Amino acid sequence: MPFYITTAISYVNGVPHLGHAYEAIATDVIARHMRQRDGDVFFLTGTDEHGEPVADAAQAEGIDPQELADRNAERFKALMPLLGVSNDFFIRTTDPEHERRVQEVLQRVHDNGYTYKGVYEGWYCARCADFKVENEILEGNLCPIHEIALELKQEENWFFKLSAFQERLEQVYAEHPAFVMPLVRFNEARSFITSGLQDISLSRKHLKWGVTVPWDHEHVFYVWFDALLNYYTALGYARPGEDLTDHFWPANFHIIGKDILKFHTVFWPAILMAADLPLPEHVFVHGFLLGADGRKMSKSLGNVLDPFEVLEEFGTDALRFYLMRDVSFGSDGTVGMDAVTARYESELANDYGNLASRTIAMIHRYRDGVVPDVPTDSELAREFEDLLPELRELMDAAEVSTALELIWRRVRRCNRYVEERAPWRLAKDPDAAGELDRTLASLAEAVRVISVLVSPYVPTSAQKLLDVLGAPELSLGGAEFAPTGGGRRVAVLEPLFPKRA
Ligand code: ME8
Repeated sequence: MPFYITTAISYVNGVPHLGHAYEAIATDVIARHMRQRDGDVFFLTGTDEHGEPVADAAQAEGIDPQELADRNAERFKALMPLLGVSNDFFIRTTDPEHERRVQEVLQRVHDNGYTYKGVYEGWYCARCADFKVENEILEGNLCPIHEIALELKQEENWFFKLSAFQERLEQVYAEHPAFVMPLVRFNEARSFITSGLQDISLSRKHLKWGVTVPWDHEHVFYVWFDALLNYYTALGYARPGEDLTDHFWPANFHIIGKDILKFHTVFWPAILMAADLPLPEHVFVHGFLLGADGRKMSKSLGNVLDPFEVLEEFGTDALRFYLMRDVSFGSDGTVGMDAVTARYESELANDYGNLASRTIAMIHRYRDGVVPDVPTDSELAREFEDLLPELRELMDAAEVSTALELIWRRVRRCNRYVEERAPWRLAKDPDAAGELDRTLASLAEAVRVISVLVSPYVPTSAQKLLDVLGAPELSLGGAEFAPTGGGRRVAVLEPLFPKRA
């Protein structure tokens, strides 16, 4: 089954921060899991390069917007491999193929009669590049996101008839309770719709930095229309010489943060309907990462967790694990270096790393490096019985942190198993040789299954361990707890999560 998943595309008026890394990693975890199901996966990320925020930032630096976009897009693109993110394509909204397709789709919206010219007057936030409707505006005419003063702006614009989709959107929400996840965000989106939709600006006249409106060359498209369409246009040119649109559209998941809910859960489905295109299956809305003090991360507060610092000190897998483990996906969460250290030491090094190194070391010490080919312990196997179907169900709902918790319970269970069985005692008793065989075979199998399941989170360490176990296969089809040890030879394991100086 084709599976198509996307992140939001990042603004190039700034440089990558932990929030971007978080979203890319979470999306990557789902993409990797779906590939393990032998799924035909396409994973898209990229940069959002047009619009006023970018034009303004470039002007402030005295450079051309394209120059700023080129410089920062490169930083976002280079970050992905550092995070272990396995995206299939990186879209830039200044790609000429994207721009052409935006024009094509929005021309269809125009031809279908969902546009008109008018004068827009409203409260505008230049940082959001968005007009705010009455019920969003904070007291004192402040932007609800940036808390900066909104400007009253009047402009001749092309309008998109969002109001024409009131009933159809209500119907989508009535018929597809999993269209937006988690539920609290579904309710938020639905109440935005039921409170009454107003038409929105489709174009800007005084801005040059954007995609030209094909039926009125004095205008460029409002950046959000151009940006949202990336999810659709990318499929047309991501693989040279191929058009993947029919194969992968509609998307299975858009993963986004809570500040851009309205665009993805209200505007986006309406645009697609106006262009006669099918709607994505799910929009998953994650929370915000906050400084360890619970406040928005900001340089002036000194509470910023820098992804590059964590990568340097702990490595890619540790950053990925930390973010997926410490912040419940869908909720806000506080992050800080102390918490990274604590998770690294207590869970990666002690729980998983230790289980792996003890298991491999004992197989070397007591059985010359060969996993005994004897039946595994059915009691331990039972602990894994429901895990795979549970994980599938959770991943189908993008529940990446709950899924990791279920895997971790097994890691802990296996460490208890080592203590209970005490192989070092069995090894001293010649009559217990069979029991020692069974214990080691069961532990090797448990470590293998855990590593397959946890590999989307810590891909490098899990693969290393699977290679050492002589069982490199990642497919979920092979993640059932095997009834026998299998007689494989294991290699030597270097510490997966070394003690830090
Ligand atoms: O919104 N914690 O771009 P962006 C978690 N270009 N997630 C965060 C975050 C934080 N502290 N800060 C940002 C845009 N994000 C648009 C998207 S999509 C067609 C266009 C998330 O660079 C944010 O919620 O401001 C969004 O999903 C993503 O990072 C990109 O944010």
